[in-house]
Amino acid sequence: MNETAHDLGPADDAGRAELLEAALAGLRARPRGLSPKFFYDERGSRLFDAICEQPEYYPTRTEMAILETIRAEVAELAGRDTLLVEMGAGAARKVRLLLDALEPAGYLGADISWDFLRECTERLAADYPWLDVRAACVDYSRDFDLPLDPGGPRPLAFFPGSSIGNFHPEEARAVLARLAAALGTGAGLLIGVDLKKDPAILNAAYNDAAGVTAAFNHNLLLRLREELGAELDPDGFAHRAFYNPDAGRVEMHLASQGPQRIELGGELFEFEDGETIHTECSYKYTVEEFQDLGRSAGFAPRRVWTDPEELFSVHYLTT
Ligand code: AVI
Repeated sequence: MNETAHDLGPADDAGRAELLEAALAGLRARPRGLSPKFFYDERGSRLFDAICEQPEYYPTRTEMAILETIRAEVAELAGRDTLLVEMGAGAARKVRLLLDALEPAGYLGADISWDFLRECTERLAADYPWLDVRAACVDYSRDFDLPLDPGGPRPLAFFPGSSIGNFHPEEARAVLARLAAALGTGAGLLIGVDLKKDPAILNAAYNDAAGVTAAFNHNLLLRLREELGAELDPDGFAHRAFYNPDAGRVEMHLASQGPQRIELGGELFEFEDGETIHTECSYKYTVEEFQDLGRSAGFAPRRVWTDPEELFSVHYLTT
């Protein structure tokens, strides 16, 4: 893998300080909550990978099937001499579906989980020796920059997995607007967005029988204990996930089983029976709702594809 100025991970201490500050603020708040971005340490990223393999979790395999069907068309829309920029690269697996069809001039993986990203991009570089592979540690919930060469290949951002759904709609608009600004004019965006559907399908997807999503949710508590020295009982909290139709989102919570305490950073947090820490929102959109969101962030919707059951959508937009 080529080294660039952006091949720098976050300092561990800074990461820990950020987690501590967010955890204290989230535990003091009512209702209590923590940002889902803290799920993705190395163990969390691996658990998320395992979620994607669960039979109930339809988004990954459905998006992969759509991508397989549309990749030649995407290559035509994107044209030659592109730089494929994968947002939230993680396992960098879906992008392999596109690489052969697109034959891009380069690949830039951008993800918050630095160690995992590095491992994945190193593997990608080994498997595609002709490809110029780079990695950038990016937290796109904040202002960010991408190491793009002015006058270089035209960027095509690839934002799979409906990760945009983990932001509240106003934040999602801001993320897309920042992405549009970072990409510059004339760039493309290929983005996977989970669709609104029968709540029974959604509830099953976030409550897999093997308990992998529950372990993913509990990983937040393990991080507080292992990285911040919190005193808590992870088994004292139960995984709760359900579709909230009024808000158009799946919510994940950690619900206190009986009264208990968490001690963190010299503060004591008392939980009543059933009180929850809200750990994630996963918004679902109709095609039209997402196109409106894209427009409001500076993107022009060009094309959209869904699977035959209309579980998932993939949008192509341009700046
Ligand atoms: C990454 N993100 C799109 C996943 C989702 O479906 O919202 C995270 C996830 N949470 C529970 N299962 C999967």
